[in-house]
Order: sequence, then C-alpha cells, then structure tokens
Amino acid sequence: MNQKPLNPITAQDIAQFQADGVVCLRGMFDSEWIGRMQKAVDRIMDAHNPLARPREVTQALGGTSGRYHINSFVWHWDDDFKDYVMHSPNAEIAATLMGADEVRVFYDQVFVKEPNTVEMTDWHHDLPFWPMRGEQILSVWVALTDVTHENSALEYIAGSHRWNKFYRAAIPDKDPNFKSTLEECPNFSELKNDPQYRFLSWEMKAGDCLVHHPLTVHGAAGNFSPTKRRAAISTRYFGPDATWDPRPATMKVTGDPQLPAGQHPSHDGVFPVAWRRAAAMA
Ligand SMILES: O=C(O)CCC(=O)C(=O)O
Repeated sequence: MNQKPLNPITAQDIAQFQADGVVCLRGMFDSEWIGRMQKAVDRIMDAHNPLARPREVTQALGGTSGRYHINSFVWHWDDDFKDYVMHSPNAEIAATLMGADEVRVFYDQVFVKEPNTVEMTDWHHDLPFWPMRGEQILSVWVALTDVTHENSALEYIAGSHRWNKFYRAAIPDKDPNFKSTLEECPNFSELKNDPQYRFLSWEMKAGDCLVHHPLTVHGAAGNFSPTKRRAAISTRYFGPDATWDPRPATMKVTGDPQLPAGQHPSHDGVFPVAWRRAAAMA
C-alpha cells in the first residue's frame, strides 16, 4: 500500500486548488488501499460499535429505494480506518495543498450511495458545520468506486471559497440540532444556467481524489445508476493556522478535548499528527 501519492502534485494543481477551492488528483491511491477500504466500508456500515455514528439519510427522509449512508470518526474504532487516515497518501496530499509543515487528522467521513438512491447531497460548504476556523483545513475525498455523473459525482462552484459567505450547515438527514440563523445555501442545481457560476465536476476512477477547501460550495445529485454503488471517504485535515471554535449548532467531535476557543487543537489523542515535513524529508 502506498504511503506517498502515486503521482506528483504539480504547481498547477496547487494553483488550481487555490483559485477554484477544489482540485481533482488522479490515481493517487493504489488498488490495495482501495480494496482494503472497500471491505472496511462494507464492514462498518452495519457495525454496532458504541462509537459508530451512522446517519441513514434515505431512511430518515422516508426514502423507499437505495441507501444513503454516512458514518463519521470511524478511525476511532476501526484499525483499517486508523491506518488509512494516518498512513495513506492522504496526509501528504493535504500538507502539499495547504502548504503546511504539519498536518493533523480532524476526522474521517464515509459517504455511500447505493444504486437507485434519489437523495441528493444538498448544496453546502463545510466550515459552518465544524467547531473550527482557519484557512489550513481541507478535505481529501477519495473515490472507492468509479464515479460518474449518473451515480452521484460531486459538483463544486469554482471560487466559492472566496465569496465571504458562511451558509447555514446543511445536514443530509435534516437533524434539528443544526438549526441556526445563518443564511441558507441556495439550491445551485436551479442556477446551472446562470453565467456567474462556474460548475466543476469530474468523473473519477477508484483511487482518484478530490481535495476541497472548507468554504467551497458543493453538492451532488442522487445515485441514479440501477447497478453501481458510489462510495467515498472524505478525510478532513488541518494545519498550524486552524483554531478551535466551538460555536452553537456545530458538530460534536468524538473524544472532544473541551478546548478553549481560539486555541490550536493540538490534542494528540483526538487530532493526531499524520504528517510532518521534517520526518517526511528525512
Ligand atoms: O459524498 C458526498 O455526497 C458528500 C461529500 C461532502 O460533502 C464532503 O466530503 O464534504
């Protein structure tokens, strides 16, 4: 299993990430990682671990076909996920795009949409949902299956991370704990013909990844394939400029270190260091 990205991350990739708030990196994870994490996802989806945090979106919304399953902070209780967040190419990819000398794990999140799942991923950006602030925070969304426009490819709005917007957290199963007075994120699916927005979306092979800034607006349609699952793990990492900001209506962190607001969350048990430049260069 590769620990370093299989392909170089170029200056152009970094420039694109900075300008658009998202970049697609091809062929970064080898087939051993993909096979191992596909099996791990199958295992954790119905596991009864006390630390499991499943959200069954299809069920919660009264859907009658398919399954939209989300699970978060899995690395706290599953060794394959722990190895994946700590020792796969994820952390070096994150460090390279953030320009950070040290990268800590924030959390991992599994997204599975089985065939015939109509539930969309509502348009949103991530930061309003998180008890965190900073520029050096990002997500590495790794495709564990091939991804097509039919089976729920993610869509992004280029440059939306620079809009100075902070939209209300959009929770797929409409959990009322996240209600807030923040402005609601528009349904950009209805604005596809508006020339002021540049939509970005990629069909992907398993092992490709998307890296996005925490304020880049994104969403996805349902999985309308009758046969093909769409599965991904989105791992969130942060660098030295991130600070703890436990606002109301934000996500509870597994193992919450109860840090004071404004502090860098350098709690090794909850946010372990996954990459340091000095060690990587040695
Ligand atoms: O995979 C999905 O549908 C949603 C992913 C997402 O919103 C994220 O990784 O931030």
